[in-house]
Amino acid sequence: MPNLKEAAALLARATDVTLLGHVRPDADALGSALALGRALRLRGAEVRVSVGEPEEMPETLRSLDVGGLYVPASELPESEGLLVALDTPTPGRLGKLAPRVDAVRAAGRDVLVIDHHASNVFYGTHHVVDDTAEATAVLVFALLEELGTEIDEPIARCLYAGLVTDTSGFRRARPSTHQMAAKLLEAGVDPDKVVREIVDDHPFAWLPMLSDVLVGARLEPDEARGFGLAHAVVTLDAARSVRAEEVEAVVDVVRSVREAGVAVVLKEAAPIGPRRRWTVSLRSAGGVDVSAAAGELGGGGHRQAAGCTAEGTADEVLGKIREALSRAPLL
Ligand SMILES: [Mn+2]
Repeated sequence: MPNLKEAAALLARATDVTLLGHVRPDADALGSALALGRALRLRGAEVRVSVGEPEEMPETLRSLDVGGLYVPASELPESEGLLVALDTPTPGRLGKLAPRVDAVRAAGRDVLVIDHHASNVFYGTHHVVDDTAEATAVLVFALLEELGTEIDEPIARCLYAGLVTDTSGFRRARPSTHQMAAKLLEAGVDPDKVVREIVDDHPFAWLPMLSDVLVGARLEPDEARGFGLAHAVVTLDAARSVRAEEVEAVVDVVRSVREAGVAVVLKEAAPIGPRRRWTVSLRSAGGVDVSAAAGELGGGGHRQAAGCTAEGTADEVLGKIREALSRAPLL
């Protein structure tokens, strides 16, 4: 693995560390940051974890922050020491915290980038970037082993959260994935509790919301290079009674459709201009590279799970996605 020793030495020397995940963080981004943050705190470093948005940590991930390391972006002090960016392929994905990267580098201090996105642009001074890793949590685990850190239950829980979600519940897993999971369970992780809290737990209001949204779902069997496209649209109105977590979970229902190799969910974002804005989730069952399609629209991600933002009516955005998918490489 590239630069693991050098990165571990950098972390071992650090006395003040700011760890950042990407905007609207998932369990891998926040879990990885909180796991590494806790390990460094236990070594005596001053540590804080943050993301560009939202201000508050997503409700489903709060149980991961046992040590209270999370600081809202608006309250994050100017960094005095090492900056670590996790699960974040470009500075832009840090949102309003992106300028910190240049500021820290301009001050002659180090920026360590830990990531598993193929689209990573290597914007740090040090990099642990491996696009064959199933999750950023895998790379953090390797770093902690290199550091000789004892993996306690809160650290293990954070890493397990990233591992189980980024592999879609171990659907994309190698023997080494399960070997890592075994070590995390030995450290005391309750796998049922973690998955229930982070993946399965939804308020009842999710059911009528799903009903609203799925009645408009469509199957287009000839699209996505013949693998089939299933799509659904979540308007602000449909989402008004639920959290972002419930909106994000819609794509997991849509991607279960047998006749569609690609699932797409359009999620309406709060308006900032006259045109409607959407964030788009794309999932592939393994036939088509959806990160290429998302990339054409200015987004990115992984070959089987990607996202982008777009403006226009839902039909206009779906049209652009159909076109991008018709050009997407086969896997
Ligand atoms: Mn990840």
